[in-house]
Amino acid sequence: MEKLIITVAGVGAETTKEAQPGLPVAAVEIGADAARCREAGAAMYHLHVRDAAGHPTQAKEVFAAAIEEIRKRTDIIVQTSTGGAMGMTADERLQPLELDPEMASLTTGTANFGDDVFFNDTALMSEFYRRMQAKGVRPEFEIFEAGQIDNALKLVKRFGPAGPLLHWDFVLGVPGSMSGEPRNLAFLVDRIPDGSTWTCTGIGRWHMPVTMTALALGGNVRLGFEDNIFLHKGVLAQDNAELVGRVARLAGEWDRACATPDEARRILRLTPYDA
Ligand code: KMH
Ligand code: ZN
Repeated sequence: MEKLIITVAGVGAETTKEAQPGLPVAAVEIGADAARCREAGAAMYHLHVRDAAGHPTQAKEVFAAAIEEIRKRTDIIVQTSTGGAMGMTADERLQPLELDPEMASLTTGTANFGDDVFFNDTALMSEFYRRMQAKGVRPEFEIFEAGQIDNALKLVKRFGPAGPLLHWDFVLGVPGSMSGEPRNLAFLVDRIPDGSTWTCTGIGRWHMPVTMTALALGGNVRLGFEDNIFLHKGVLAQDNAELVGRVARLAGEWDRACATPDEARRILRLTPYDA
């Protein structure tokens, strides 16, 4: 079994400092958070950014400032979000791709997202995919519902590959979309082509059930304040690194070590493709 790739979704678009005082918002806070998470066992950082007022933004300059602070401190893989926040236009959401990140998220279908709708129609996802492909940015397909796997495979068939392998993130437990029951994750993993790599995200109370199922299935794990702010029921995590440390410890109990960023690049075949 390959080493465990832990991805940290440390910021997100929806979590507030009021709800989680440890949320990194300023560029220096994000840089320091990424470095602490790397020390605790993380290999990748799924990045959202905020403006000076703490509101989500996809502005290129704000992403650039955060990436600069991350890069000063750590070699962690940076995966920029193209999901952004509810209500943003496609052009807004695409901005961080101009910075040539190693990876970017790509949701391949519209999904219910709490009381909102996370809009990703065929034209939008095709445009996002082709932009990533043209720039050599590896997509992470973010899957909230089973049919989104089929949509992603249709993109690959229609436009050709966007890298040497397909990488997936199953996001389970968003209110209104697929829940984090073990059988749901097992079903989704069974649906992706051989040779794919995958991680998964349990939202809120689904964090630990999804994590433990992923470890049992030999997959990878995403966590962090975008997805879940608690260490235990009613007990906030101090910082993202505390959540990373717990999963690293649990995996270690099963003799599965955490991948360093460079080991993750090899597993995901990022370096040869980008070299
Ligand atoms: N903030 C959500 C609406 C992504 O980063 O690609 C979408 C999201 C997905 O976070
Ligand atoms: Zn995100």
